[in-house]
Amino acid sequence: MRYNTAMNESTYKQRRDRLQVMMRDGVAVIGNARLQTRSNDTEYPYRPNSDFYYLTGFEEDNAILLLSKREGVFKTVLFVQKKVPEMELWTGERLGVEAAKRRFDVDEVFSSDAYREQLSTLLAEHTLVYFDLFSSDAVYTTLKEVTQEMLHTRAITISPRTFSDITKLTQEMRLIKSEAEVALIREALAITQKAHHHAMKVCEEGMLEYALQAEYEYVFKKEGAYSDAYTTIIAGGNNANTLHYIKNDQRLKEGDLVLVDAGAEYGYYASDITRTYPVNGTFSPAQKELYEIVLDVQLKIIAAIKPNGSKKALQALSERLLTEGMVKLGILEGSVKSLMDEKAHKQYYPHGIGHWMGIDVHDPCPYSDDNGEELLFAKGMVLTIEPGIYLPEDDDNVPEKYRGIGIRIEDDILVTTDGCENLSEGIAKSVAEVERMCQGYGH
Ligand SMILES: [Mn+2]
Repeated sequence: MRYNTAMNESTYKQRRDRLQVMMRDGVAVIGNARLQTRSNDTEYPYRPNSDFYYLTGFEEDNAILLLSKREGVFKTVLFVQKKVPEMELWTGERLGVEAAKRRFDVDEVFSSDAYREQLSTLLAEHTLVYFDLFSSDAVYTTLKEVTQEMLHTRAITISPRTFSDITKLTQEMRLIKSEAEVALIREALAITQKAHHHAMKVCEEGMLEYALQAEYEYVFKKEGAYSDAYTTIIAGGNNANTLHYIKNDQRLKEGDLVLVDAGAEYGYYASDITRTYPVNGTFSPAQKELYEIVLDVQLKIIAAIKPNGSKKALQALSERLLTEGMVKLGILEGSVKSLMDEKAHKQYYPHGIGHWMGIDVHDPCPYSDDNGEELLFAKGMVLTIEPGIYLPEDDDNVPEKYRGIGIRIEDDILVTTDGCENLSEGIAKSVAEVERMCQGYGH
């Protein structure tokens, strides 16, 4: 796949160098993902392991990266699938060892077949092995077997006895995004914007949820995104009260809202956007009242994001503001303080205000340091902001007109030098904009 990206081999080389600086003396083993079986002999579309891709930009199955460090000397070895014309006839062209030597600025390239043999050589005299927990089982099994063999060989006196999780270091590196990474997120969002606006226009009563899902996937692919960043949630009416509803097999009903959580992936960078809109193009008064509460909270939270800010503080603020809103609408009764002390609001706002986003939609970057202290916002971090209110249809404590409504509004935010930028600002969000889009005037 070719993406419009400023990242190249020197970008990936710099990342590997940085990781080697962060490592203690030892060997890091990072395997790419393997193809996953869907059923019998069919497979899911391939998606590389995020850390492996972050460090190599390489998209081929069955590749492994070894990084070693000893007394300030770095060594990098890459294993790639060898070229086998009769296999490539079926599964497509492979880069092969010779071309990989030209493409990658690494010390050595071997065929993946040589992994076991080379691993014993590379592990010799090392006591520490870093392992990527998201490598394939095959990479791990071989590592385990080679290490066991070394332990059982009496002539070998020094062999790996300490195993450490390399994702601790890669996840720290992935927290701050470069301009080139943000550019890919922007491209993913430009495509996601087109998809949401198109879907708002074509959405109508009686449509199957997965048919609306198809409209999103159609625009993603047509506009150059190979894949979605995660399985799209299309939740009509009360289905929105199931937070990760992905069955998407019911019909959209007249008078209901539809909650859509959908984002394209571009160049392996995610976007993650939720919009909730009326199936018939116009919010009912009750839907509008609830929507305005969630939107008002979302805008206030985004406005509060700046360097040295805290996600925990945003969480607390979102819980207080949503509780105030639910009291105002008579969904919760009592003082805001006592309701929050009792966590009464959690029933209708049970999730977090947002999460890191990057190569993974839920980027697994740290939220706190080694002492458990929260990491504060810094320039280059990207996070989602996604408050919501979920009111099940069978909850008698909720005023009848609000029952069966679930609303979430989610944008993707970049922390900047002096505040933040809403990267998804162009996606219709106010009641007026959403209705205009749904009624087909936004195009
Ligand atoms: Mn999200």
